[in-house]
Amino acid sequence: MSKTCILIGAPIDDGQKRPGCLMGPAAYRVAGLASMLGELGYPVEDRGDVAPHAVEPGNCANPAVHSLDAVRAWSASLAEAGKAAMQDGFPIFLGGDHSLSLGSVAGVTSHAMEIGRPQFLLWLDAHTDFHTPMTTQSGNLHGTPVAYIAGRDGFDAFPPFPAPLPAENICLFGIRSVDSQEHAALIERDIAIKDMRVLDEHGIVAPLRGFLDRVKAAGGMLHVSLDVDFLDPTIAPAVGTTVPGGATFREAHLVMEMLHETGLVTSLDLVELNPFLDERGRTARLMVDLTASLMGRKVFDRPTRSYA
Ligand code: NNH
Ligand code: MN
Ligand code: MN
Ligand code: MN
Repeated sequence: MSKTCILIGAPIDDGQKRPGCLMGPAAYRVAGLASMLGELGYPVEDRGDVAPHAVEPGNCANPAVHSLDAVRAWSASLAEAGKAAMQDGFPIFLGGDHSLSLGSVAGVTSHAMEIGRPQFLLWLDAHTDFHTPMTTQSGNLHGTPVAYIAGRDGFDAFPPFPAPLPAENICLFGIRSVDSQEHAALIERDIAIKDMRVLDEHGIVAPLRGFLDRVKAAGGMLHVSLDVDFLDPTIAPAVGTTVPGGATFREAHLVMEMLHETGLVTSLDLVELNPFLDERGRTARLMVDLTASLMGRKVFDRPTRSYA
């Protein structure tokens, strides 16, 4: 029996400054996400859009940081919704900007911790999102979730991350824009960084398989966080932070197809879609089609291939 897909709307716009990501969940629904999943044979439960929890005001010594309390409020509600959804099925978080992952990954990780399995993270993004609230210069908290998940200092305004992921449980994939503060912190750690230079040279298959083998060997849970800007802007224009030289249409589908074949993925974020910047819905539709590949849509059925 297929797991129930649980849709969690996270219309967050506060982790960056260009309005529009809050329309993301509606765009995914209009683009037919639920009916696509139903056609693939999954029961679907749309839990609607989460509302941010009320939180006590917090503070941050970096004056560049904006919308701190709004992001804290969303994180709290998403961590709770995410943990609950893990008990019932396969959560798909519909963003919303990437700050939602401060909550979604905290929620799924506390579930993994409770059932005694290691949590892994595949971050599909042009950016490493490895700032802390203390190092960010843009002040946009969507640039911070990986640092939070990896247990970096500087997140005093947030609840401690349930069980920070060891460096070897994280893979950043598609990277082509890194700020100097992120770079300095990343070179001290063993986080796998499959940047576009690596992917140009080796293709996507070997680098991805290397990471998936590790997840499988560890019996891990795998959260995939798909930022629209992982994709090349020529195929996915609906994002506030386009960076040229991203994944092509087939590279992105191949990543998703491989992920499906491993059967390792246990939760998913779809983030940074800004429908206000889209061209007749093409980016929203592409994100839904990529999700279809991740969930098992294929042209030909071949025997499932094992990556062990
Ligand atoms: N590193 C930049 C910042 O922190 C850009 C982050 N933007 C993103 N991340 N879209 O995925 O402001
Ligand atoms: Mn806002
Ligand atoms: Mn991102
Ligand atoms: Mn990005």
